[in-house]
This record gives sequence, C-alpha cells and structure tokens, in this order.
Amino acid sequence: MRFSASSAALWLACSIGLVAADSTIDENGIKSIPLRTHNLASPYLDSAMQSRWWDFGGNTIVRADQYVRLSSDKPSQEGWLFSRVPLTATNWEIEVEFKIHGSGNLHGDGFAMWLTKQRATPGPVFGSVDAFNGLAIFFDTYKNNRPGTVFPYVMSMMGDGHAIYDKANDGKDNEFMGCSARGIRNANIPTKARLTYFQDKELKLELQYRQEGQWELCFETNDPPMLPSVAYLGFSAETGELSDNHDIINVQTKNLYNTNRGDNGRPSSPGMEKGRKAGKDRNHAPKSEGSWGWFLFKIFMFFAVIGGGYVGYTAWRAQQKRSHRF
Ligand SMILES: [Ca+2]
Repeated sequence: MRFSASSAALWLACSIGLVAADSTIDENGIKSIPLRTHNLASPYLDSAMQSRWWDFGGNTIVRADQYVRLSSDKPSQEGWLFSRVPLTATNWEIEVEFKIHGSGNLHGDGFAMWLTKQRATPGPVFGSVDAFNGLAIFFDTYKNNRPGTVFPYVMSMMGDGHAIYDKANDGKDNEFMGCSARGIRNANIPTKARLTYFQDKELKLELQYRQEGQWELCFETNDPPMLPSVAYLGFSAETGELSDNHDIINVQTKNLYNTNRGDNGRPSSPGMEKGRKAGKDRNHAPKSEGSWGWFLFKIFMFFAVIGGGYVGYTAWRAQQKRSHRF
C-alpha cells in the first residue's frame, strides 16, 4: 500500500516532467503546449491501421512514410481528414506542412483547412460540406473567375451555417482576408501554413513557400471572427477535370497561454515591437495566479516525491528487518 503511494507520486512527478519538457515560453511570454489530440505525423497510423485522433475518408490515401493524400493527380477525386475531437483551446497555433504538386500545366482545384462545427462530411467546397459553421482557409490553385487576382490564392472565409461558397468566382464575396501565394504549388522547399488565434485579439496566417525557414505574412487582424465553441480541425481537397496531388505531411497544434497576464489572452497590442514591450512589462507586473499556482504545485509535487520515497524506503527497511528475523 505504502509502496504504491510513493509509486503514484513518482508517476505524477514524471508526468509533470513530461509536460514541463514539452512546453516552451517565447520571448513575448507566450507559453505553448503541444496538443497531442490535434497533431499528425508519419507514420500516421498505428499497428491496427487506425489513427487514434483522426478520421479520413473519400479518396484519401495514407502512405505511412510520406503523407496523407487528400486527392491524387487524377480527375474527380474528393478526400478529407478530420480530427476526432474538437479543438477546445481558447488560444492556439496550428502549423501544417503540406504539398500541392502534379504533372499537368493546368491543375486544380486546391485544398481547404477547416475549423468547423461540421466534420467528415463530403461536399462541393474543396471536397467538404457547404453552408458550414466556422473558419475555412482555402488554398485555391485554380482560377475560375477572379480578374486581377494572382493565383494560387489563399483566403479565409467565416461560415455562419447559411453562407454559400461562391465557387464560380473563387469565393470573392465570401472572403474574410487572403493573399496571393505564387509558388506555393510544386515548390522545391517544404511548404507550410501557420495559423495563430487568440480569442477576441488576433487571427494570423503565415505561409512558408519561398525560402525554407522564412515566413510570409498572408493576413493578420486584431478583430478575429468568433469561432464555434465546438470546432473540429480538418482538411479536404477535390479535383474536377483538372487535378493535383494534395498532401498533408504534418500537423502540429499548440495550446497558447499568455504568461504576462492572468486573462490567458495575447497582449492587447500585438506586433513585434509592442510584443517585446509586453515582454518587458512582465518583470514589473504582478505575477498571475496561474503561474503562482503552477509553481506551488511543482513545489508540492517535489515534497510529495521526497515524502513518498521516504515512506517507501521505511516500508522496505521494515520488511528487510522482518525477513532477517526469520
Ligand atoms: Ca478556384
């Protein structure tokens, strides 16, 4: 009995150690913790050919050492990949490595990233359901009709459950914010997207496609849309007459906390300059309850481990004495 108590204390301490090892705090005081439930990495499937945290369907194929392919470079393909559990974090960052490639001079149609109430439902919007609730990011590689816009075009759309995606005009009237990203297809470096969300404070999309390690700002706003309280992370793609391979290679999702304040939000004034200022202020600002609680908890666990070890040792010695006696 005593021994199991000390084992439990050790196990807890190890768990805390694992969490502490995974979490990082950047120079602006933003702490990030990886969300295992919304990460995706090779080999994608377990030994039973299942994924614990993701579902996929349609024409999606998984190649364990390389990718989850939403659509192959063939006409009339439609595939999807969706998280099994909703993303419940208030503030988060999602980094996706993807690859859009194919042999045709003409190609399409692109893929979508979703943070929607709906999940795993095929449909006409890049292979997923229309009239969705939530946020969509479209990586549109085929220009249907949008004069004056350079393609590929990356745009966000906020769906209220009724709005219909205007496919004929590449979602021009649906656009929340977006940017052109010439070179995002058939790139010779790993292409990535990083979406950062701080509730009521910030929504930012950055892309990597020109040079490895260099992020291009696609859009940023301090007035982000309100996301549904239940939102699943997903990806989908479709091809029509024209086609391309649309591969998801890796997804890393992090829960973000602002350690500068107790409100869990980003500093009210975003941007690098202001961000640094907020970082400096941290030394003068009273410590938040959150970080104090965490600190005290760690101290408590430290003594729990010492105490548990001592109890275990005493029990062991008592047993040794008894066994010597007989
Ligand atoms: Ca299009």
